Amino acid sequence: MSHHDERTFVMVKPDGVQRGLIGEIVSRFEERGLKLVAGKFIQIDRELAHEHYGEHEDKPFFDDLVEFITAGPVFAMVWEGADATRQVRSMVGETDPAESAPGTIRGDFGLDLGRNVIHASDHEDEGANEREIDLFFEEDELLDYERIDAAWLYEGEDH
Ligand code: IDP
Ligand code: MG
Repeated sequence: MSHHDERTFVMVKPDGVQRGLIGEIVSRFEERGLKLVAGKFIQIDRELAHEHYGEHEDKPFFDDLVEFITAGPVFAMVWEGADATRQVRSMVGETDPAESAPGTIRGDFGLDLGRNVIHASDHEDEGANEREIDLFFEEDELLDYERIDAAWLYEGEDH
């Protein structure tokens, strides 16, 4: 794997799906130069919700969070690129949309902490990206291909 091959897990949450934001959100990552390597449109069941959000099990908002994330379809994705996990988190914004800068996804499309449109792996949680990818995708669902513009996205790639 080169340093351009870092992978991160991203998911448009049920509110983002219902509000018609899948295309807008996918576009932002595409335009940034990240490569989509996997995607699936699914409804999360309670078991998967508990696994995915296990770190928050003892929090007062946990039951509402499980209700929310299982309430409708989500669009789960894996994006690949240099420093992908940290770069995607910076595009997502803060956990609370009200604290998120304009230009970020949560800062442009949300107002409420409990309806924050998108999930992305936490770059400060070592290995969270790989763990979450494994939870949502089989190895053979991650596709191996080159973007045709790869040579123009990174300095030093062959033209
Ligand atoms: P993150 O999504 O920015 O990584 P986390 O702290 O990992 O934020 O929390 C996971 C999710 O739990 C948030 O995206 C949000 O949907 C929900 N959440 C976090 N804190 C609160 C809260 O205080 N009230 C309600 N929901 C919360
Ligand atoms: Mg988190």
